[in-house]
Amino acid sequence: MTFSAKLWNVSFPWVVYNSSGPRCTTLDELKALWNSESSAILMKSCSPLPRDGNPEPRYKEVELGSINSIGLANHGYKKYLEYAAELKSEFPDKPISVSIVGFCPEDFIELVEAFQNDENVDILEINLSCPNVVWKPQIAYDFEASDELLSKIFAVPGSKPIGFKLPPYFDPVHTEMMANILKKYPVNFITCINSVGNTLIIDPETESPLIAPKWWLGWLGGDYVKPVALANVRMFYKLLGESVTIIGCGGIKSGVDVFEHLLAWASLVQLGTVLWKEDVACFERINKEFEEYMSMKWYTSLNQVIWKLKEL
Ligand code: RRO
Repeated sequence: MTFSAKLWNVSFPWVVYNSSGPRCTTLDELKALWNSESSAILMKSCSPLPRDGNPEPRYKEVELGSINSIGLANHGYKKYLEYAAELKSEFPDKPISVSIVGFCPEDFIELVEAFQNDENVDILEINLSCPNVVWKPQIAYDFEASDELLSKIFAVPGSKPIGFKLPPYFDPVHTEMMANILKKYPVNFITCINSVGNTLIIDPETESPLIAPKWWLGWLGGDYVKPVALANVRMFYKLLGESVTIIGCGGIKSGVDVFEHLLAWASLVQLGTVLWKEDVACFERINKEFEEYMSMKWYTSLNQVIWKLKEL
């Protein structure tokens, strides 16, 4: 049995799709996602102008996950408008989501307007947790700036679902501060979490760090971050209730990991590190594992899981 999901008015054939980051920058990569069992196509975070990103090496895999400092390498939002048109004409059935980043509120407004007015884009994910841009703090760690930005974004006319990619919060006081801001606006969804920064991995054999940019500090994904992601999903559900859909992201590499994110109260999930490692074949494997795990537990509906974390 397959399990489909909904994000407001947008239907998803499965609960699993890609996160913005791995293998979603070029048109060929986006087409490969379209031809896979990814439930939607989420594009790499885009900025007003194209960017080369940080110097190499800027991404490395390790046993427990990955570290990156890509630096927002992307083709600029105008290219992603063209890609959305081409993808929609060839493959009309899957939702297309963009991921938006700016360097000032006006950038965000320009991109939100452009994508709200585009007939091919279905969902707007706004990345408030873009790391790796040299010495700019993440917006989502600046509560005043976040509030001001959200007020401007929601003043832009448009009917497409808007959500926010959030960084991990490590102190419940901070989670609550962000939840109180989100509650002031008609936020459709949040994606929890972006990678965990600023981390250093050292290779003892070469006696070097793994990546070059920004004093070798990078952003962690994979097994390392799953408990952090689950905690953020759960805490935001407790604070926001059912009015905001939560998309779980962090450390998902098996069907059981999907199940755990849904128990924590995610309604959809995104894959990051596992997609870098295995390429798009991971979607079919993980969808199958999830379906098998659900049947082993005799569950026939997602509501039997999403609502059912047994609290102690
Ligand atoms: O491009 C990146 O370095 C990057 C981004 Br925009 C992001 O949102 N998360 C991440 O881990 N890397």
